[in-house]
Amino acid sequence: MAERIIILGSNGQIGTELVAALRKKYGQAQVVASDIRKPQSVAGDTPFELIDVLDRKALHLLFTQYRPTQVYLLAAVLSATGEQHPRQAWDLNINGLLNVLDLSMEYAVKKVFWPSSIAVFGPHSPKTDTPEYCTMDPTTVYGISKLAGERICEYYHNRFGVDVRSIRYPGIISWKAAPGGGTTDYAVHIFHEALKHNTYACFLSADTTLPMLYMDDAIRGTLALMDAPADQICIRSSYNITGTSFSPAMLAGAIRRHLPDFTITYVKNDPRQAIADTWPSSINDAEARRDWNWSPRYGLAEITADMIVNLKKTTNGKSI
Ligand code: VAH
Repeated sequence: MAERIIILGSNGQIGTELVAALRKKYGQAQVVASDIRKPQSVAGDTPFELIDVLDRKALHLLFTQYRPTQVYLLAAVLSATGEQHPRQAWDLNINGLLNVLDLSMEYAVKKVFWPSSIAVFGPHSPKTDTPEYCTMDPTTVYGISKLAGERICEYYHNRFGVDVRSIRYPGIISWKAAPGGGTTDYAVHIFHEALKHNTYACFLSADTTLPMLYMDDAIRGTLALMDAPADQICIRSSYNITGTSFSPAMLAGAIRRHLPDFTITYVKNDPRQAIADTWPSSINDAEARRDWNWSPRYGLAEITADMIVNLKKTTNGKSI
């Protein structure tokens, strides 16, 4: 049977590239993009639907219309924005997930993808080589909602048999679509500022090391997880994965190998610093490597080169 895929939150940083990857894999007409607002440009023959994942009635109609075989729920409020609007963050991140899981059960959707985040870890989690299972005391509404969401996903799998799969994304770096309201967004903004102004005022301190993942690796890993046979998926909360870990100072050094005169300054007392300080510096992703053969291809040097080459080609450093 042909796949029919709905992506909810397709306008975002990950959603934009997931739509393209899934359309390449399954065909344009098989993948319905959807979001709460129309994207800037919708290619003529590519299905797009306006949808609010909190509007259960509208979501029900969407599932009835398309009877999806797979659903990807990317709509979410991220860490920094979530601290400015905590109730909205909880509502979208949790009730959006519950709506999708209930309808996926009702319509016997074959597979569901839902992203978690390394934001589920907190100040008492191990700081380096953070394992799949450990103390998890997230301090942001975003992290709390993702931790609760992981437990809900595992419950719906064990209790109702929904084949929902999840990845704890680190900070995601990409050049095609802007990140939206995260603490790790500096690692994208820095490239645009470097190409435009040859300098960047960073809102995290020089030594704030965080786990990061290049978008190409994130998409390849997501498709590998979704393609794996169900009996290979041993973790139904969410899998740790990571690409590499670096600090703003390390990233600035890598950029200077391409732009020798690039300078970085550091803005103090940004609220995102307090969030970043509660997150791990590095992640252990042994289970993802064991269960579905995960392994990253982009380290800091490869990420930096690919970002600069592509941003020079596409936007001449204009912000996206
Ligand atoms: C954020 N980019 O900063 C997201 C991500 C690990 C960070 O979840 O909120």
